[in-house]
Amino acid sequence: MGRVTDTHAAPTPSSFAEEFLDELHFELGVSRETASPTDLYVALARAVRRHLVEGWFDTLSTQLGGDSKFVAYLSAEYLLGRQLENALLATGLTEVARDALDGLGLSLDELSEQEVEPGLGNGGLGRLAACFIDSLATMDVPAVGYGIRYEYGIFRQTFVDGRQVEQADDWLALGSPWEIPHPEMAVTVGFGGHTEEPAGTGEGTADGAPGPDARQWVPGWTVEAVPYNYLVPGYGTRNVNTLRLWSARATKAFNLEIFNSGDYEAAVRGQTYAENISKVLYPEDSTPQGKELRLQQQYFFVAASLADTIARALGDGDLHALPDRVVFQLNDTHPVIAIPEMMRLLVDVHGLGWDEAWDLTRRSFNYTCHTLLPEALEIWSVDLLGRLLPRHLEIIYRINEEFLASLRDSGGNELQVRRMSIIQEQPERAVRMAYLATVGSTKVNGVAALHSQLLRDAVLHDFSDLWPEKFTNVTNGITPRRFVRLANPGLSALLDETVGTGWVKDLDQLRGLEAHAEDPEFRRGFRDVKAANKQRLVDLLATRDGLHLPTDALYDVMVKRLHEYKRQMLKVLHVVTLYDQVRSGALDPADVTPRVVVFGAKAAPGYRMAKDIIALVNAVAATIDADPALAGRLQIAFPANYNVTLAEKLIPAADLSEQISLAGKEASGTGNMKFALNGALTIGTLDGANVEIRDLVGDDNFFLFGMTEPEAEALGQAGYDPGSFYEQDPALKSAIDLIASGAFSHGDPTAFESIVSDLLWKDRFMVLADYRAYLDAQSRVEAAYADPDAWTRSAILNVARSGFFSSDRSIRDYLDRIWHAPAVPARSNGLRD
Ligand code: T68
Repeated sequence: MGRVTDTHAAPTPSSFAEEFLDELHFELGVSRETASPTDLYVALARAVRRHLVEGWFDTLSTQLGGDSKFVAYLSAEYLLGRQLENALLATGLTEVARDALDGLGLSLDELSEQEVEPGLGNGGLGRLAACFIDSLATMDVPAVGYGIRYEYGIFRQTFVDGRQVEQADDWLALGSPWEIPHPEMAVTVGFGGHTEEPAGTGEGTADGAPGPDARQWVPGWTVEAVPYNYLVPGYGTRNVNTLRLWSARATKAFNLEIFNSGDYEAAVRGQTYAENISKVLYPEDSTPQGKELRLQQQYFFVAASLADTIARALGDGDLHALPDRVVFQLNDTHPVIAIPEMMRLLVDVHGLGWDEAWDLTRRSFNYTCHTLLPEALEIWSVDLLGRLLPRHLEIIYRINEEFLASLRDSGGNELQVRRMSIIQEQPERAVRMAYLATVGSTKVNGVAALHSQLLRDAVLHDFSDLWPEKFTNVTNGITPRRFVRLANPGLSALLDETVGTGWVKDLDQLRGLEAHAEDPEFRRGFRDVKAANKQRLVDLLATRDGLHLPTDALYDVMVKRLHEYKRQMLKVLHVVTLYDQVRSGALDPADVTPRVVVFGAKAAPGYRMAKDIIALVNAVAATIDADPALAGRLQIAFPANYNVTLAEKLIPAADLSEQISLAGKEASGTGNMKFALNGALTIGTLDGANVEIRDLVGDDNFFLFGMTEPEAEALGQAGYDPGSFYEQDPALKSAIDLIASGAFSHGDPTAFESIVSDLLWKDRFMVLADYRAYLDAQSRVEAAYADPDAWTRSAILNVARSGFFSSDRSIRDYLDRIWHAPAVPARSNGLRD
């Protein structure tokens, strides 16, 4: 099923070929003969984009014409992945384009390969935002995604001597055919300066007098936020939503002033300073770095987005209607400065009284938390915030004062008041952004059932006691368009044949597969798809990374950001143990289940331990490769630069999905859902959404191991001693000793000393405590894999029972529990006639 288009406008291969050549010749100015592959790709992308624009106009006129409520999704990251194939799928033009290009002697698949994916996110949080805007568009929900158009996205990872080396991701080097810039619609954003008594001539109240609570902010400098629109097509609908990313540009006035003063060099420096704001995505995940530029980025996109939203939602209308016209969703704390910004707009600019403004603000905002790690909770020092956003700091102080007063009024003791204060006093005065978000929002949600429970019980415990009805859960989801329909065409065809095509928009229809799980014919078809996906991956990794891999092996895949809590080290210890046992003669190589262990992971550039672990994985890979005893039995593949594009090839080929974080640390995970939906079995702990995956797919079809969250918590409380696990488990001791001996570092025992001593003396995420349980679970995996029929049955049931993990379901939950924004299908306004 494709897009709903008017028949008279339906393109044919020849009309599409004409549009393509038009773009190539007249927009790019190159001939067919001289065109580079990139030129051809850009012309193709632009030809496809034309077919999104009509639906987009219809969507805008439908949504802006009525009095519908819209969702403003505020996210510092969108990890979009490639756009071309998704746009073709949504417009239903894949085959038309393929035929048109064939006729010109070109290949759609080859041109698609030219696209550099926009990597405007770090990992799960950014990819979630991308899935959500896809679902919102598909479900006809009026929504705008707001974010930052980083000139450099997540770094490109290379390996030099096995160690990670980062390169700049200049994804815009050849331009992006998907964006539509609107420099004429730039919004001015202020920074710095001071506040003063309002002059009384501002916009303020109707009579021009300032409101009772207003202050005047006089910024020290300003920058312009230029909007770039990206079209977000829904699948199987006319609806095309907007992703609006802001790019920083130096203000003309600012430049002119300095130019006129004759200091050319200073003028250019000023320009660079301003434009640095949207220059680069911070490559940290889970642990935010408190950098001034990062706060500038946050305020920059939030201020521009709020101005844009208010204009869009209200025009000249009544501010009191705000909560009925727009609902803001804060994707983690990165956009939380929006709360004081909204207060500033209402109180200082529009002259509302404080209480009224606070009521409107609180009713308009909601906050999603994505972490459980205490060090990942964002704080900004009062010193920095006051310097960069003096008025916002005043507003935050007042919000806090009134909040703490209300706590005291309702009998809160001083200890509790201090614990709940938005301002922390130690080790330095700083604003706790998660607390500000919680106080300033209607709803606060976690991203999986366990995570939401732990938020209520631990991280935000005081707040949930105070406002139990404020807390809710929305389990994450993934878009089946990209992660099944596009990434796994073989499985998609099998699903279409078996349950019909409706699953792409209604993933619960996969339940219909259960009836076929016992059917030998269907199982064979299912196995063939997996085998073909492995072959596709093997071919890709041969050309992309020069890897030589067997297809006839268990594909054991661990792809995600490199972080200690995710425990890539546990996987390494498993592989090292297998190697060690073969080497020592304890295990006959013929008894090793042929296995390819695939890693994909980027480490934050400043995260030493994560980078050491990457080096260790590569070192173990090389050592195993060089050992003939393990040839065809055990191999590690670690392709560099794991990204969305690679994920789309890796996940459909996987047999086993590694989801092995320490229980209570992974908020949800979304890779776990992608694997299950593509027919991999999970080996995992009771963490994040693994809990729900196991509940749904069934205990028999999931390899559970490890401590539960309360058990891990109790072990920590009792004083965890990793050394005792090392001493008591000979296999574990031997594996660690082998790493420490220099066996993977050409005899150099110091190479991985930092990892070894951390494991033995600290092991914050209790790798050693879960080692034995993990190895036992891997033995169960091997036994299960030895029975291909039973394995395939389990894999089919994983697919059949994973419909719940569609991001369409997540969005439905947000709509029902939080947003209350009805769908508004785009009406054709006949513009084309
Ligand atoms: C992830 N968080 C969670 N953070 O770790 C994961 N952080 O469990 C969850 O499934 C996912 O969010 C979606 O809810 C992140 O990805 C970041 O990327 C990040 C980026 C900057 C600063 C802090």
